[in-house]
Amino acid sequence: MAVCLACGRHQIEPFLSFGRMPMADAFVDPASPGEEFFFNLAVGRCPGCTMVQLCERVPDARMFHDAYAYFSSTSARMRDHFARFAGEIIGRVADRAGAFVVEIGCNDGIMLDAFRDAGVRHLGVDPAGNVLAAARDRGLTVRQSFFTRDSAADIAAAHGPADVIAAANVVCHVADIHSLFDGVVRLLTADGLFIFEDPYVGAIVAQNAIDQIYDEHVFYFSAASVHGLAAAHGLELVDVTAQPVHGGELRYVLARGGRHAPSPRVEEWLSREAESGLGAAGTYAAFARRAAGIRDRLIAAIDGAAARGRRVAGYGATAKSSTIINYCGLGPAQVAFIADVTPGKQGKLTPGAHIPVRPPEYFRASPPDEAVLFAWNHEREILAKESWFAARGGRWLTYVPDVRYIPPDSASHA
Ligand code: DWN
Repeated sequence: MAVCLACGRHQIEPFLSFGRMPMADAFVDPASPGEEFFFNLAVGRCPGCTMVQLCERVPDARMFHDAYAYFSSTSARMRDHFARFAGEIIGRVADRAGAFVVEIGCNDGIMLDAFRDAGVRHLGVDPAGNVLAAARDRGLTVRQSFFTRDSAADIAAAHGPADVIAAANVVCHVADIHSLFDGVVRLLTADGLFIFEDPYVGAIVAQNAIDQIYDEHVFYFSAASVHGLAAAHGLELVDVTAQPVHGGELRYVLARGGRHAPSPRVEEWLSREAESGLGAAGTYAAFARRAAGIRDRLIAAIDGAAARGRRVAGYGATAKSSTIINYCGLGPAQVAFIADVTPGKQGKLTPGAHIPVRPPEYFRASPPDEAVLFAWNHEREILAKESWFAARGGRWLTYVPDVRYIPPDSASHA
């Protein structure tokens, strides 16, 4: 059994195993399929610090490389979200001449754009060369590397300390979390802020979002677990706010101990989690039982559609979809293809299940009768974009928070 990556003191107690799974973003090129890498996807909870985390991990270099599949800028709604996030940071540093903002895991520069436009000195750090090239093409200042205690020291030497270090959907991906936090402590100014957001384990549990669990998501944070992690590095959690993206995230603001007065929201989130039993073993045992029910009902819904002679496809070849597709044992016989706007995914096969990925134009030219919304976190945007589909009788099938057809003219996930 693995020892907790966060507190290092207790063995993780596994609560949900998906079995042998491929890497979620390892799309297969049918022209040169190669050998796929599989690992045991299981998630557990630390009985001491309550951190929820993967029990077995894939090496970073296998996941984050020069052919990373995910480009952040594919969603218009996420572009708006990051413009607002950057605006908030710019507001915080507006009174500091020469302020410096570092973004860890900047991907294609979806958030950095706003700093460039506002004339704020910035640096994006990301290990994936292909997404970084897109950021560089947009005139952004970037550096190709993981963010570690060593690379943070190099950044500090080259650029000076950072007033704000930001990260979105990144910190939960980093197994060597202590190296990242050491780097933050090394690079931040005395009054600097470390602001990051990640999928909230409370939302994952409440919404039965089992497909948020995959190789890249090493940690499933709560306010309590981040509070403990921060304290271990002399940092203090000074604010927590909910963000309505990716199925529900929390944004955490950390500062050096005693440098910023904590918002009352911190205590509110900690109390709410304690009262709801978010850290308790029973919460996750119940979640695991619900996961099996969702798997069975999704298989039944797709098989039922086929039995009625209806053709089923998918929408959004998300990293998340790898978990639900492979957990359900689906393949091209059940889901004919998955539409996705990302050019690098189109023409490829999904990891493990080998379902073809096609452009949205194919979905429009050859519409299925039913579409499984694998990008359920982009429901409103996709249903609006493809409103013709329901209008001509197509049905959207979701599995979050449970398996059901989405009624026309309604979108439950923002
Ligand atoms: O943490 C992570 C999140 C933020 O991004 C990474 N580990 C990997 C990735 O996860 P994901 O692939 O599950 O993220 P999304 O944002 O749910 O992926 C959406 C997918 O759907 C993309 O492949 C793009 C596609 N899409 C589309 O085809 N049409 C998205 C929209 C909004 C659309 O209109």
